[in-house]
Amino acid sequence: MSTTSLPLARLTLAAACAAACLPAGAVTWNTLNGQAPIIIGHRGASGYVPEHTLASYAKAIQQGAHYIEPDLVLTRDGHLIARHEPVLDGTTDVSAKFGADRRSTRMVDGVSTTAYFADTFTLAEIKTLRAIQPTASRDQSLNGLYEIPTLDEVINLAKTQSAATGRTIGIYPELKHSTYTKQQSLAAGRSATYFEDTLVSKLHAAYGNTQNAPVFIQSFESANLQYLNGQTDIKLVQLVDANDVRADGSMDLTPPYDRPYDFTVAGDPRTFADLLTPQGLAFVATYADGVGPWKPYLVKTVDDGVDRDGDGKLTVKDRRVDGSTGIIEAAHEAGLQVHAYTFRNDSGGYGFADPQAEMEYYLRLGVDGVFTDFPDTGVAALAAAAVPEPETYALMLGGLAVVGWVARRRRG
Ligand SMILES: [Ca+2]
Ligand SMILES: [Ca+2]
Repeated sequence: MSTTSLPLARLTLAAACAAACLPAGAVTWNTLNGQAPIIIGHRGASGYVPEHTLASYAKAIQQGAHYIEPDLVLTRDGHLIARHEPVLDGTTDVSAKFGADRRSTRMVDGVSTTAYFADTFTLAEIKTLRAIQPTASRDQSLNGLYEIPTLDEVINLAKTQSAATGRTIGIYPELKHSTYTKQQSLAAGRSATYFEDTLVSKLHAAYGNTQNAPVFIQSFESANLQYLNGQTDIKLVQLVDANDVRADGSMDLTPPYDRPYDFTVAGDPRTFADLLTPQGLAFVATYADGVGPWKPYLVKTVDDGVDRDGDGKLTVKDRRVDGSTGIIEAAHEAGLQVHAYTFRNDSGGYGFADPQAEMEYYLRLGVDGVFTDFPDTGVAALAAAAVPEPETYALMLGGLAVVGWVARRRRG
């Protein structure tokens, strides 16, 4: 770049910004549609209240989340309930209320699992359970208080709270393990797509069949979303997982976190990472409205052995932040929104000691939404990211000066 083109470029940018950014005075978001990103209460406000309870979702709403996120599994009698997995052991008191004879061994995504499975309990039995906080370092004082909610109850909460607060509270349901659920549905004499069809019918009844519904349906599988694309105009999001992130910032795709499980069953060799190449994003765009990648796909961080936060230990927080991997920009190029997961105050802050600063970084880069267990931190990050940074502010002032100078010359 020559020494004269830089100031010219900056002046042009500043003038454009002065026209476009003022008088609103707000930051220009790098999101797909230019609107402010959304804060998604991951499993509610699960950093504070046992996950997937009405109390957890209500806390998220109270903290300012735009969307609440129920993960969905099926009961034996075909109800959709909010749990992170078909296994009830970790997040409820099921083992205190039902004998070991109610456990069974099943294959979930190719992994043999012995546990209390939601699809072997009726809704009436599930309603006798109470939620517990599965993360030992989080508040355990609310254990035993809250029921396991149905999808109907979650929709009702979102609608009631939308009316009470005057804000639109969206829902972001996730179809968990569709391949597993399909097997259970067929074994119970239901259709192969009972899970997806029941979700869509409830959403259409509550919100209508429209892409403008305050709803995103998400899944780590792909065939179920492709099927849903033919059933509904409600927005769909392809989640993108990985097993881990390596020291050099590259993704570790060890099974079963290597690809959508329906790809594994179908012999489709494409990995999760393949879905985020320009070709993969073009494929996803044929059936979905967005992608929901694990955050290390979006921002490269490297373990270079430097104790950046100076606590004498090397953790993921110390990693060097190398910036965007280009996937946010490529997804936007493909017309897809990007919702990154999961932001937590108490773990997984790759490259960031401060969880709010971490979310601010992603929001400024241009993600269209963030999943967080701590919606209050997400809301604070959104407010902070909405304030122009000093350099941007200086450019805007510079733009004003240019506009004023041009205006004076014209008048002169
Ligand atoms: Ca989820
Ligand atoms: Ca450290």
